[in-house]
Amino acid sequence: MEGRVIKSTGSWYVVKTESEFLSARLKGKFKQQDLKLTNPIAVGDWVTLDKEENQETAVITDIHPRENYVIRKSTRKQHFSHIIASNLDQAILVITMKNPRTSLGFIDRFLVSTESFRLPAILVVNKVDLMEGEDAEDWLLDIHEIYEPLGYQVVEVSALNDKDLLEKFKPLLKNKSTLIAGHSGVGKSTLLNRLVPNASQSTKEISNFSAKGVHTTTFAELFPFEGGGDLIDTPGIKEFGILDVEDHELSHYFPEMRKYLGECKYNNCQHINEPGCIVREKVEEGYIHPYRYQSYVNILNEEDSYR
Ligand SMILES: Nc1nc2c(ncn2[C@@H]2O[C@H](COP(=O)(O)OP(=O)(O)OP(=O)(O)O)[C@@H](O)[C@H]2O)c(=O)[nH]1
Ligand SMILES: [Mg+2]
Ligand SMILES: [Zn+2]
Repeated sequence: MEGRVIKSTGSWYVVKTESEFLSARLKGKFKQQDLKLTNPIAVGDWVTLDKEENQETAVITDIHPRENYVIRKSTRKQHFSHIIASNLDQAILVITMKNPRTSLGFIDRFLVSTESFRLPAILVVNKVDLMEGEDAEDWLLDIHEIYEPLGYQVVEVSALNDKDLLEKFKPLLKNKSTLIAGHSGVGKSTLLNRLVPNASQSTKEISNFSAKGVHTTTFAELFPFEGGGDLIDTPGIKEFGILDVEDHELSHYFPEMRKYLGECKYNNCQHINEPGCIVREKVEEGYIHPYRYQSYVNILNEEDSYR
């Protein structure tokens, strides 16, 4: 029988088959697409499994090839990666202007990784109820002006207060597997609980929230979305791995630079200070946003080990 992994808690997995949910274990070792992984099976994986004699638990005997996946570097094991989720159709990045503040640099890193995983991304600005004044207006305007022309949809919400949340999201989520990502505390689980009423993911009280490094959600988990599709709640991320992206490829993952590729004088141009660089020219002419170009330079300058 076949099913999809919806939750992983150490060595047990919850697998949803056509007719039921089963607790399953892994049998044997699987060869993993040349990746060094800390988790052999991830939320979102399609697997083959057999029921055990007790009929209540099952054994996973095979993992189907992953259509795609998002990974981050393992925090515990050097040179290892951790698959956050697999077989996705799109990713939502939840961002907030305050409590906590999401930086543009973080958004750009995220978008580079989703581009490299070939995942469409949507930016959901949450906690708009907390946004007042000129600063907030400017910040919001920047977000719209920078990202919408690149093809990333920007949706403003208050996961806590919006009455029409489900209506707003239905057309975006229908029949898709959607990863929900973002810093700890931006409201991913709050949003998910509103969209999937029986999910009851725990969320954190605002008053306790300032404690840094404490995540309320600790495992990725997949929830069926009514009307088709799935939502995957994830623990707050500091960063996604931009793995396997070489310096000379980085501009491929900036859609506004991608369209000029091949036009620079040197075909190995990294768009820093080479003569005849069209990308630089487009930045100066205002066709490429200076913040985005700055993010490009920052990522390029990072140590490979940090990436
Ligand atoms: N004012 C306001 N607060 C919100 C909103 N959405 C979420 N919050 C609050 O923000 C805090 C964090 O929300 P969570 O849903 O736990 O955040 P999370 O992104 O799941 O965090 P991790 O699981 O740690 O990654 C909670 O206190 C929520 O009540 C909103 O739209 N407005
Ligand atoms: Mg959470
Ligand atoms: Zn160039």
